[in-house]
Amino acid sequence: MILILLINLKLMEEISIRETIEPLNRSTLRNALKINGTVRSYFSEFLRNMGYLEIPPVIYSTATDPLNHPVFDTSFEYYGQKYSITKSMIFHKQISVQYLGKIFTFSPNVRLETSDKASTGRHLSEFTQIDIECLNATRDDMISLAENMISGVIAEVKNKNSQDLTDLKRILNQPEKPFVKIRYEDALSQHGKHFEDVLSAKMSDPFWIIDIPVNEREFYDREDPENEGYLMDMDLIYPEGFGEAISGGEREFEIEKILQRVALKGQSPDQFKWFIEAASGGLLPSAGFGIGIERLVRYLCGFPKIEMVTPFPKVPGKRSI
Ligand code: ASN
Repeated sequence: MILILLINLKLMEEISIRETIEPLNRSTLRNALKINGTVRSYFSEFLRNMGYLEIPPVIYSTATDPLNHPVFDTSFEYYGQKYSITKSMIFHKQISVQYLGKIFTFSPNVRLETSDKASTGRHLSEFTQIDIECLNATRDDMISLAENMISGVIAEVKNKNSQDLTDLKRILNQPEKPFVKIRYEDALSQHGKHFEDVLSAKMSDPFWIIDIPVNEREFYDREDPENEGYLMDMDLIYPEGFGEAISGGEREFEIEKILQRVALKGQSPDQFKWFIEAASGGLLPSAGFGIGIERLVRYLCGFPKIEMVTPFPKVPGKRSI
């Protein structure tokens, strides 16, 4: 792993100041930012109307999402305490809903991805997700909330940003609810290990991948008590080849199970100390998900690359300002 990261570091591409400023001059950026504005206002109002409280983002903390793939380290020490820049607010979400019930946040995440991710068109090393969590909710509750948000925001953008969509020559399909659900194992056996890309390219509406195997995700997504080895989680995939949109699910909430899952990943509970301590007092079940804002805007705009949606993109492996 360290070796792979070193090799990637060596390949880091130079970027000139001119190159970083040039996107500001593109008319497509203005269209994307207007659509970004519609997305943010629509989601905020939608969630507030559903009784969700907005919490401010956490930029650094002692415990962050371990993720399920390697990224460069962002930890630092401050007055003798080790902190990490937020990769996702997963732990803050699960703990805060114990008191606040229903929360959302526009959460900036830093994931220093390896340079191979630059070619996917959907990875940025700095991005924002709208992260949502609800106490005593099930995966089905979250699936229907997410479907309402995605189909609602598409309708809103078609209505409020029709001129931007015309400028971008983007014809957006209004998806039908409920979205199609495909079990992970079925997708894998029918389309091979790149099933996500294959299906994304084939489909014309967003669709769910559900029941993801335990070893494919982080420790915090809940193992299905009736289907051992599989999680009560879900990923939403955009059609037309735009790839992953959402990940989320029900959470492990029993401390014994949380510790078991941490051990299964070969991780140490010390890495998640405050969360484990808070969870040791007993947690109620919750579920939630996150929608990557830049990926959503890219999909709405129909852009080939995610860096086209933001004025100062952090492209994996490229130097940035
Ligand atoms: N937001 C995701 C979730 O709620 C976690 C993540 O971003 N890795 O499950």
